[in-house]
Amino acid sequence: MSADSLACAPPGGARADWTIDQDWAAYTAEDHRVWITLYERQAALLPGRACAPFLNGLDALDLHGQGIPDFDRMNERLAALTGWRVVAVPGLVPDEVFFDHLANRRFPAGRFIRRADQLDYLQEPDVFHDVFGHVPMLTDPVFADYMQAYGEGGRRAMSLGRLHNLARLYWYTVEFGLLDTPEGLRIYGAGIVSSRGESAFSLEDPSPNRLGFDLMRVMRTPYRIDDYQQVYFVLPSLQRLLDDTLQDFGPIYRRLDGLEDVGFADILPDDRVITRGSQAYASTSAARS
Ligand code: HBI
Ligand code: FE
Repeated sequence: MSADSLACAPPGGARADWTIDQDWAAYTAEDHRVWITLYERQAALLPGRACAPFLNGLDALDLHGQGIPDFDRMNERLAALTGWRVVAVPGLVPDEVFFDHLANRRFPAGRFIRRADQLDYLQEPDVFHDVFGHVPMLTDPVFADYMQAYGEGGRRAMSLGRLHNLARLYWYTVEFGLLDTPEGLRIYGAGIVSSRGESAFSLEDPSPNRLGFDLMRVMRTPYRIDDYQQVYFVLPSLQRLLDDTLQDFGPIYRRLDGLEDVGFADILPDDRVITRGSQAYASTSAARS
């Protein structure tokens, strides 16, 4: 179910802005065990793979695997750092609701957690994807500013009928972005950092393309929601993402009018190529599906 296919009325029990109480006491021992299992898997993988702002965020929020965090307690630390707060929602919320929360420094996190037999993939973001994946980066002041700017831009994009282009920017940065650092490429995207398989694949597998980040290029590039990405975009710095997002997108949307989308695996002549991927994984997984 895509977010914009949801009716605009919140589900039963949710407030008008689609938020619900986390009701932390209602989580079961099994729920906390699933969180701890997922956390310990990722904690073993991420040193040397996740970027410093992410790892620092885990420390700053004391997100160290004691079970599903209590949002009220986590928000005291998070709000003191960058003014962001996490609010519980039942699952995906309509785009305009999502953007409004981001524009007000509220990050909507699914309250539910996946079952023990769904550890490796689930369709809808749960509390592990949203809180472990997304929230540590919100402790970084530059990324915190970017996420608010994205929310403000989202409402404008909807009014201009350009949501699909902006959703690609979100996908290739917030969900699946890589960052170049003096120590090498590092992960900052929540979809990667919360995934056991993709944490290694995105950095080390010869299959995907890895290209220098370019705003227009990203907004011309569709994305996969069903498998590992075939292309990752690499930022030179988080500041670059914020600077690019703070500009007026009007002229950018007008330039997009005359440009075709780019295929998942295509490399254009003026792409900054970091890895020219073999696409071996994509061709085998296509055979598998
Ligand atoms: N809702 N809860 C939630 N979490 C998301 O990440 C989310 C959403 N609704 C819409 C959405 N993401 C995407 O369409 C964004 O690109 C807007
Ligand atoms: Fe996400």
